[in-house]
Amino acid sequence: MRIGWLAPLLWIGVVPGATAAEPDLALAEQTYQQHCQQCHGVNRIGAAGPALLPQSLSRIKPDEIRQVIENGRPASQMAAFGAVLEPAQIDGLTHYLQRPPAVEPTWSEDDTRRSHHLLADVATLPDKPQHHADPLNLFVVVEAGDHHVNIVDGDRFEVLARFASHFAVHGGPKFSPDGRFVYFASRDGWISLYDLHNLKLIAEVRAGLNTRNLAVSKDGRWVLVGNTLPGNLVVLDARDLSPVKTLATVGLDGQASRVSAVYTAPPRNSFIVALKDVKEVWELSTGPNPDFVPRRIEAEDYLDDFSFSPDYRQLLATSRKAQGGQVIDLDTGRVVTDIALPGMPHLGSGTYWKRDGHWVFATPNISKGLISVIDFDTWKVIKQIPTLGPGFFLRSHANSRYAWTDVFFGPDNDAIHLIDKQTLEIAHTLRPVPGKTAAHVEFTRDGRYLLVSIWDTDGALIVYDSNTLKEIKRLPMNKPSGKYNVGNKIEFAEGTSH
Ligand code: DHE
Repeated sequence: MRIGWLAPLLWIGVVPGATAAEPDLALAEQTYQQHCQQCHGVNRIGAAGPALLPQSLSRIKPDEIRQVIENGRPASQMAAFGAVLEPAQIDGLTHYLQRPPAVEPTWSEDDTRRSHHLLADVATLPDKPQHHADPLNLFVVVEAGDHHVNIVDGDRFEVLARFASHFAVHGGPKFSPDGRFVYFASRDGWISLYDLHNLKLIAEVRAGLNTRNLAVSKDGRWVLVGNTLPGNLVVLDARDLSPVKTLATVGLDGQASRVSAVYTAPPRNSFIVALKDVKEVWELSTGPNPDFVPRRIEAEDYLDDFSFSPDYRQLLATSRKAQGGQVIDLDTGRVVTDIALPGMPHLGSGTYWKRDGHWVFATPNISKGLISVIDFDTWKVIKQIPTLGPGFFLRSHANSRYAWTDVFFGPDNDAIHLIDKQTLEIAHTLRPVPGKTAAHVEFTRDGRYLLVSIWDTDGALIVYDSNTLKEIKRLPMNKPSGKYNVGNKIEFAEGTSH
């Protein structure tokens, strides 16, 4: 019997924990072993179905967990257990799954090695695109509702290929420098390599039990995976995802840490890593014959997700101590300044552009309805732009007058604001589908069109003309989340995420 594929739901801040009456955990464990273990694995680390650990489920409401156990999940292997289990058993299971397992789950280098499998031999595949679309204007679109990925022609706005992903692909897929290969990370540790010329999966490996994100080196030779469970970094060979090295993320003081985020810094020819539980930033050189021994930069705080300055000399990371952002010079290793920012700025989703000859950086905020705009020369906040509610993403393009941002949370989550990049005022507010969350924008390579997600089971990808703001096309999709334009990504274009 199968139980699997619990839908990821956008519910931030769930504290897994007890309900009023504590169910019998021993009984729930028995129910798990009898009905769930076959698909979700010994010790709940996942098998054919996803991991069912607190880390994997922390963003899913208990009611939703209960509902999926009872009714199953359409278009997946997750069967309905409402007719098999008593309501009390389902409650017990729901409670049990949000608790850490009695035995702490582990994932070793050998486990990673054993999970690695090749699905196609690149050497035997044509090295020219086997489709008629512009390979540098393709979009990779993650369809979160049923865990699929779409490859979309960015000129005709047609789906060229659609394939099942692992459970909950999260964060931006990353590309090889020529744009042929794309790398995905799923929340439960699976890394996939896909060939965009041949529209084929090439290899997969499970690099951890809970993954934060991945980065690809400037030369395209290495993939670095940052994990929260276990807290480590895993270096993979970008050609076939075979494991190269595992580095436990342990601070100089011996404290083990989860990884907050990993990014590539092309001008530095390195990977930069922020750690969640240790006050250090790591830099791993990716020059010729790298040894992947970290250069440790001592930080003044634990750092969360971050962005770089346009020249990659500084990073701007979320820091609780700074009550906002902390700027760190990557050469000297020193803190340049703290930037007080209200709420919870989402610096990793920020973007920059030129205004009056100066680079400015703007960041959304996931707990307050405002966009903070910072001058990169002075590091001063030059404007707080009030929005209709907290937002997640901000996007632009060098050829666009506007930065597009969503209102992800609250009653106005169907609104998208267009911020004039020069006046820093909201110039337009669109409501693509009234009543449905609209979020995450990505431009075509030339910036002429852009794609917006209608983040709903009965959702869509809407194509807009970026000048006339008219809708051009609508592709129905199940909770499309992030979308990524190959050209913009490999050129590290202004306005998009890196
Ligand atoms: Fe994300 C990117 C962290 C919740 C959708 N998110 C990222 C990245 C990080 C991050 C570090 C950059 C990765 C990269 O591109 O390499 N996200 C976090 C969190 O800490 C947070 C707040 C809590 C968590 O549970 O992890 C979080 N993120 C979410 C969601 O709830 C979202 C909306 C739905 C989902 O899929 O989980 C979500 N995050 C995204 C998306 C990106 C992302 C679509 C890629 C943005 C881009 O344009 O590059």
